[in-house]
Amino acid sequence: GNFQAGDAGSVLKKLDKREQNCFKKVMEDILRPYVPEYRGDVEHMGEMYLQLQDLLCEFNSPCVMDIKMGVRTYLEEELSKARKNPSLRKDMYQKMIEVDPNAPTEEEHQQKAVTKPRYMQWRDEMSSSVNLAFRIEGVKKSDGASSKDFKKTKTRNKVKDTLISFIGDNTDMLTKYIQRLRAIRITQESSEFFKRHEVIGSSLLFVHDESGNASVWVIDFGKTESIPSNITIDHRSEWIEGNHEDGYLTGLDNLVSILEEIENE
Ligand code: 4IP
Ligand code: ADP
Ligand code: MN
Repeated sequence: GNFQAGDAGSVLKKLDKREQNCFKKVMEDILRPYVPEYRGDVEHMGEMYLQLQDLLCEFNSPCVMDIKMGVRTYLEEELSKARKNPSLRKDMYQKMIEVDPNAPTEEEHQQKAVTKPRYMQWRDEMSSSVNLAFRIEGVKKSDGASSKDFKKTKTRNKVKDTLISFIGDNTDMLTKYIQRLRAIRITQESSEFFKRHEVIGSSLLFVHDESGNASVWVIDFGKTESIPSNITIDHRSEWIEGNHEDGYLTGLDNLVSILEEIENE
């Protein structure tokens, strides 16, 4: 994987220039309190890593949920790349038929391969990304049992059930999550970093434990790109190829609204 254990209190994530750049900028932005602290780069077994605050270290046997934000999970450049030079992905064809053997077209079945944007668009459509602008990627329970079986969790009700089962019946924790998400939203709405970046494939990481400690952080800037300086985005407008919109805040609005609905039941 991309991660290595770091010194106490840190994790090491394989260094990617684009992500490193983002962490450097976010450390100077009002978003800083909501992301893992970036503690510079280190070499480990001949590879370079970002040293990041370990978000789990203040929890005892934490429950963790990764929610991927946005209406799409691929950069606009992936589309232009695939148009110029469509490379066929056998691994993505395999992942596709494991979920739905009928998803590929005749031609894709013959090639036993699909292009990356085709796979990514299908994933976004099958899950809740397209209709809710976020999707549940994975959940890890306090006993270590983890599930990534949310590829077809698409409807608002299915998503809601998954959130309910993750949080359990602890209303204090639910309130903490909602307050933290509201703080993240209001910060992102005025963040300079957010105004100037297309934020793709980034997650909100939910963490809680038995003691009732609960919080959320913004993680994963591996596909967060600065946008051309002549345009701005609001993360809520509809995405039309070329406008760089990502639907991040639409997703956050929907997520908060579902959690509020749970709180009021
Ligand atoms: C994965 O598909 C995710 O979409 C990855 O995105 C993506 O990585 C992978 O593309 C793709 O195979 P599944 O989740 O359905 O397995 P993320 O890293 O945001 O989870 P990148 O970052 O490269 O787009 P490939 O090309 O790395 O395989
Ligand atoms: P990738 O780019 O490989 O998808 P992410 O940054 O999304 O990597 O992280 C993958 C998973 O690793 C997250 O879902 C989370 O469980 C864990 N993780 C990431 N960053 C941290 C962190 N700073 N502290 C603790 N766990 C983390
Ligand atoms: Mn990721």
